[in-house]
Amino acid sequence: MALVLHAGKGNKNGFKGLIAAEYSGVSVELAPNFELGVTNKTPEFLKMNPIGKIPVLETPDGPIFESNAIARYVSHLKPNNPLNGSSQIECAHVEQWIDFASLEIDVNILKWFYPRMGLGVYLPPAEEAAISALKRSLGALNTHLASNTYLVGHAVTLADIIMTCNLLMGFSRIMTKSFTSEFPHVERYFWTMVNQQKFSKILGEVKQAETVPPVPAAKKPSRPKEAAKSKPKDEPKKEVKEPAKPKVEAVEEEEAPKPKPRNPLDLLPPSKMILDEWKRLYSNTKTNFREVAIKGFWDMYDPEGYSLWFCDYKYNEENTVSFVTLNKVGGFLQRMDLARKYAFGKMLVIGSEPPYKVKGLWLFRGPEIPQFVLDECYDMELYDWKKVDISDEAQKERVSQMIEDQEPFEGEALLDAKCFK
Ligand SMILES: N[C@@H](CCC(=O)N[C@@H](CS)C(=O)NCC(=O)O)C(=O)O
Repeated sequence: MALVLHAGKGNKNGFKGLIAAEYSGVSVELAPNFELGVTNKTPEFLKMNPIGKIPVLETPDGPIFESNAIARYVSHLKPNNPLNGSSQIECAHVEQWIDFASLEIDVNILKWFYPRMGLGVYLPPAEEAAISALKRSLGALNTHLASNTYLVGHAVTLADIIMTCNLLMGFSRIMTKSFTSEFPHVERYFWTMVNQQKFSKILGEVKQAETVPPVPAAKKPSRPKEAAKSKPKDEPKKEVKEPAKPKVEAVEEEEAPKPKPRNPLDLLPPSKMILDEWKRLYSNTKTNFREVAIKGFWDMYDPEGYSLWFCDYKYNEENTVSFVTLNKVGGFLQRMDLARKYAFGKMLVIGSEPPYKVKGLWLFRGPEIPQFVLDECYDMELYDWKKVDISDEAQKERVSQMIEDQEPFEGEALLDAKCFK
């Protein structure tokens, strides 16, 4: 039978237990008709959590409150669950990162965000201190993630679930791109996590905040008591309404999706190059690749309707572990999914020993790298981009070699070649 979780649908603390359940093969369902501010104030609810906060998980052995404890309980329902780490030191590191996610990341995001939502007093020096503490923590996290795909070991653990859910609040509500771009490995990590199938099933589509919520308008000073006393008796009494207390969860629930605008690339003049035809030729050519596919590519290529770009990873010296490097490139291609209709790419991982170099070739619809790709795929800024000059035969030849996975490439062996098509 499913365990019942009391939480609102968009509550990031509720997500922790739900995602842990996905990874653990445990069935957890949200309590129906939950209404924050109502359900959690009933005597029945207060018996489960005396401070009336969500989430609460009902179990056959009694209720559990505190979201991290709920996620831990769910993960322990599966014996030897890799979510909890696979050795004593890994278990300790999972706990370490859970505490870090809660006490160094979440707390500082909330100290920044809540006052701007009117949930607490807004004081500029307090905000400054919260942002600076958050940056310090994100800096440390960024360094850790420069050479690790996951927080602990080589797979998702409870630490990743809790960290991602805490970062979610920041990324979706207050940490805009201009803030997070200082932490490129945190960005890569966050977007990789939220796009894992078991995360996205619970979280749905995640979008980064485009603006920092404005500072709440200063309240008008209340009338001094003395003045109130001298109020003329015949002035009719105005009904004084208590300002409605903002609901905490109101800031966490997802907004209704807006209709998608048409992609401006669909409005470009038609091109003689049909991207799908090229992709089919690429996939179907098994022999004589140079003569068939590469020749076909240059016959089809339309420099008016498309552009070619070389990319070069900026942090190659960090590519010291082969599978971490391959995961990074794999994640990049996954995130480029949004450009499937408008792009083709080859990514080469070069070298027979670390540090590996990552270089790529991309074909994009239009004369420039599409703006939506730059905006939405943060990996783009981890690379230097150079437009291919097709009047230069040497550059054209390099394009051909990259499409062909020619080995050796620039004198070196290839560890891997991945294609985006
Ligand atoms: N440390 C708690 C925080 C719980 C919490 O702050 N819950 C909020 C919603 S995210 C709540 O229930 N607020 C309602 C209230 O304060 O009455 C956890 O992780 O479970």
